[in-house]
Amino acid sequence: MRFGFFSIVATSFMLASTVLQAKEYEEHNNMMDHGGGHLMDMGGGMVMGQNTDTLPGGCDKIVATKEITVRAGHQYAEKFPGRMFAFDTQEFQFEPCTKLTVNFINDDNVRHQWMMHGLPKYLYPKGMFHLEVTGPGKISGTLILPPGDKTYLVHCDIAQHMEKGMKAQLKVGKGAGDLPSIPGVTPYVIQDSYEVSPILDNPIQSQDAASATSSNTASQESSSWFSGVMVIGLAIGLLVSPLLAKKFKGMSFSEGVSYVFELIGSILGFIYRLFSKVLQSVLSGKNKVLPEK
Ligand SMILES: [Cu+2]
Repeated sequence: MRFGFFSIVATSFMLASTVLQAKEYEEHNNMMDHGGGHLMDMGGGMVMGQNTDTLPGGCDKIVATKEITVRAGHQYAEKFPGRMFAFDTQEFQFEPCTKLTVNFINDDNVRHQWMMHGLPKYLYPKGMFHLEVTGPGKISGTLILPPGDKTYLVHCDIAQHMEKGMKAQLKVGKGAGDLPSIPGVTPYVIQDSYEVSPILDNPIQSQDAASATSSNTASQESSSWFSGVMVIGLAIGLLVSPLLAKKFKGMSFSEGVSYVFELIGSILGFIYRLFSKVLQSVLSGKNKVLPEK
């Protein structure tokens, strides 16, 4: 019984150690200080806008000292449909003039950032506080938050990582509203569509496509019919024109014109007689069927 218990403990320790061995996190804690709050190492770790001691204008003292740990990775996006990357936390809130240390852990095998925007530029280069790790790895940085109520954008600036979900907001004091497209917090600006592909499965669409195809063939047919008529017309014209030329030879212009009108009149008369005959036969047929009132 006791042996069984120990074997379970031993097995669980073995399993735990293999899990821990599976991912080794590089500790970026031996950074080169490049001055101006810019720290870097050769392993893909970077801190920009580090400020541990200069008070922002409007802060009389450091009001509070806080430390947070933020993780970044694709696994944190699983609960947000359509997203691919995320932080493990999407919202932060601190009192103005707080000295904040951020421990940033990247769980992925790619580069991620925890980049905060909108800070006063006289104190933070380009108004940014920026942590970056080529993962898996850990990095830490410190800043002093400015006074006033404001909402700061926090994101990963690697191409498309923010659009794919790695976006958060940090409110100082009461903040100043919410930012759009914060996963699980605010609606996405561009909503994903999960509609079925119209080409394959939408019967209305495919009907439209079919009718479009048939009308296309119809227009092709009509154009070929038209060209056929044109060819016949040209042939007749070529055959008839020498005869007409002969006919017109001895005529003056006005005689020719009157002859052409006569010809047209007789053709129209023929067509009219044909139609009236057809019409009469149709009407007489109808009279036979319809009972008289
Ligand atoms: Cu990223």
